[in-house]
Formats: sequence, C-alpha cells, structure tokens
Amino acid sequence: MKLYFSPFSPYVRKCLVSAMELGLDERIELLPSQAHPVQRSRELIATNPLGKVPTLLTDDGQVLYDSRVICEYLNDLAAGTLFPPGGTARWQTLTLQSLGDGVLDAALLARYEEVARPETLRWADWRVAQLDKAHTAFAALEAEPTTLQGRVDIGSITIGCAIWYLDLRFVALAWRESYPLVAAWYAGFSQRPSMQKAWSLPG
Ligand SMILES: N[C@@H](CCC(=O)N[C@@H](CS)C(=O)NCC(=O)O)C(=O)O
Repeated sequence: MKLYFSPFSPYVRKCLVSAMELGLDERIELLPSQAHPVQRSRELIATNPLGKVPTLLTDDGQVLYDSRVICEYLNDLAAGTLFPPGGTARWQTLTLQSLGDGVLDAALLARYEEVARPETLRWADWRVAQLDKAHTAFAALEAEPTTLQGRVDIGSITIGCAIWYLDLRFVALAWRESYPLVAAWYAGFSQRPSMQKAWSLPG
C-alpha cells in the first residue's frame, strides 16, 4: 500500500497510528505530498480530486480517502478491533471519532487562518471560535471521564491525534489546566509506541 504523507498532518498520523496498532504499518510506503488549501497540488488532485492527504493507494488498485475511510479499510484488512462491528459500541466509537475529527477540522481552520490567509484578511474572532471547539470538546470529555478510559479504538486514537496536533501547533492553548482528567488520560495514552513514533519520508 502507498499513503500520500505529510509529517505534520494529524489525519495522516491518525491513519499511521491505526496502522501500527493493527500491525500494518510496515506494509505502507509513504509518498511525499504538498497538500495545501490554496496552492493545490495537481499531482495529488490527479489521484484524489480533493487534493488532500491522507490518500491511500491499496494493493488491489483502489484509491481511498479520507482518514475515516482509510482507517476502517485498514481495520478490515487486519480483521482488527478499532471499529466495533455494530450496535451501541459502534455508534459511540464513531461519534468519539467525529468529536476528535471536529476538533482537528477546527484546529486546521485556525492554522490556515494563520499561515494561508493573507494578514490583511485575517479575522481574529474566527480563530478564537475555532479553537473554542477544542475547549468545548474537552469540557464534554472531562464531564464524562470514563468515555476514554481503557480503550484503544478509532475514537481514542482520533482524540489522541487531535491532542498531538494541538500540542504541535497551539501550545498557548494551555488546555491541560482546565481539563486535568483528559490530560491524565492523554499522558498515559500518548506513551503507546504508535503514539510515540515519528514518521518521516525514506531517504
Ligand atoms: N476529513 C479529512 C481531512 C483531510 C485534510 O484536511 N488534510 C489536510 C492536511 S492536514 C489537507 O490535505 N489540506 C489541503 C486542503 O485543504 O486542500 C480526513 O479526515 O482525512
């Protein structure tokens, strides 16, 4: 398999963490990509019309995107347990994934506001409102601390990758003081080898 890769993409990381938890990471070759919302990569668009990473090329010739589809595909391939097969457990896990993806979507919009939008067009309230989504998501998790406990699935991996990205790009958010139970959970979860690994392009 081949995965279009960017080292700082939290969605790519979500796929690679999932792959490692499933024992599939060694089977994935990383391909360089230049995904950008404005300077769009024609090479990537030729494969994925959205021009986004992650994009996976499977061994049987399929092109899969986005991270939600890729992670579920990998789980199927490995007959893994990252996605419960049905019932309440499945819907709760998928909703936790959506919470993590929602934090990431908001954080990425805030990031693009800083690095992609011309300075004269920036809107400070927009950035604040996007980052507030991390606060309201963490507040919900803090209020239900058992939600994250003891689970390694697509829900906890996505929340973990969202926190990884906030730590990378938004250190000033200092959310740990306000949400100590979430912080304690992440302190443990982030010790997993899959969360510790730093992926880079070969060569
Ligand atoms: N919902 C997508 C989001 C993917 C995404 O937005 N990736 C960013 C990089 S972190 C990207 O490719 N941005 C380029 C663009 O927005 O055109 C997923 O879960 O994979």
